[in-house]
Amino acid sequence: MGANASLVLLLVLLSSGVALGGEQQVPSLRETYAPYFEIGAAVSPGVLYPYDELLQTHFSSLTLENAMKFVEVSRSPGSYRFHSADRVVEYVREHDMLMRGHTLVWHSQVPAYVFLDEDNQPVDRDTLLERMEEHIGIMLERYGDAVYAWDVVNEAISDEAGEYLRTNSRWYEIIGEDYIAHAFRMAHAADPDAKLFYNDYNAVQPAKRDKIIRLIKELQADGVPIHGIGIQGHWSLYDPPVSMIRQALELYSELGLEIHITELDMSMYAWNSTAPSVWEPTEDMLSRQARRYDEIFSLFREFSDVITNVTFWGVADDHTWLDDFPVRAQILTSL
Ligand code: 9MR
Repeated sequence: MGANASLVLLLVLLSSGVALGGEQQVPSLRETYAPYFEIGAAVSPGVLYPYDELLQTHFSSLTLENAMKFVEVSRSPGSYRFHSADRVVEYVREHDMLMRGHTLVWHSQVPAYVFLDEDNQPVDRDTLLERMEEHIGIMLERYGDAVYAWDVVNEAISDEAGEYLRTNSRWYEIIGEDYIAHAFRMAHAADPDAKLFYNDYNAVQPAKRDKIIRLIKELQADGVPIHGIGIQGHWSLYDPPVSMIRQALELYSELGLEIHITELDMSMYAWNSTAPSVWEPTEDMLSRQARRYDEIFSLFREFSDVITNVTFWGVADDHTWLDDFPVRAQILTSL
């Protein structure tokens, strides 16, 4: 485990005197938070067996970290493979859990063929809209019954000052701004019962938050079916302040939508770190992380009329994408 440790939370949220290393001895997160919201984890099929007990004890909702993304289900035109996603869907059914669907339309992890014609030239708007509709239809037909909430559009807002929507997206470049509204309408047509979410990172930073609110209001004004906001929550010991999270929750809750915290983790590093100061978390880092999680979960509880799911992006400290971000994990070689 590197100092990126993100999910010591299982120990600290419920901590009061519980020794580190005993995930199975602490009270169940899912039961503790059942009066407030679902507790979820992002998984890959490979973690189901090794983490079976942990998953069943602490989580009531699962998200596939990668296996439902476009490039994971389809590598070439007309061919879809579902075995990875199916394994997790089966597990969710077997254990009576909820499942979030991640993600239908994103600028990343889309196979190149989607945007190209037979001559390897960019397709036109109508063709791309048809392909989007086909993909959304295929995913919702297969997983509509299992998945209760979809991240329909992921990370469409720009991080740049003065730019509203992300322009470095093939969806945006080829279809134009209304690709977002189209995606939601297509998802709703494919499965009118599905809860449809817009999901993004840095969603509590004021500048980006205001752009997300603008987008949601525009969609609502146009009668686009949207039911929730996904606040990813890739946070750290340093950022963002709890007061900033509170302000964002206050503003988002005025939109009349559900809120899911979709990708929560708590890096030991600031996001722009280039080198670690330590490879193992110190006691001080762990207790700061514990306090942050405690404050953040107290805040979430205050907003439990709108926050309905809090999902961690990973299962445990030895299974988290933070091992490689922002600093790559140390590779230990035996002598
Ligand atoms: O955790 C995911 C990692 O395994 C993948 O390599 C990566 C590819 O872009 O995506 C990660 O998950 C991202 C999620 O799908 C969207 N929000 C940001 C997440 C972390 O990068």
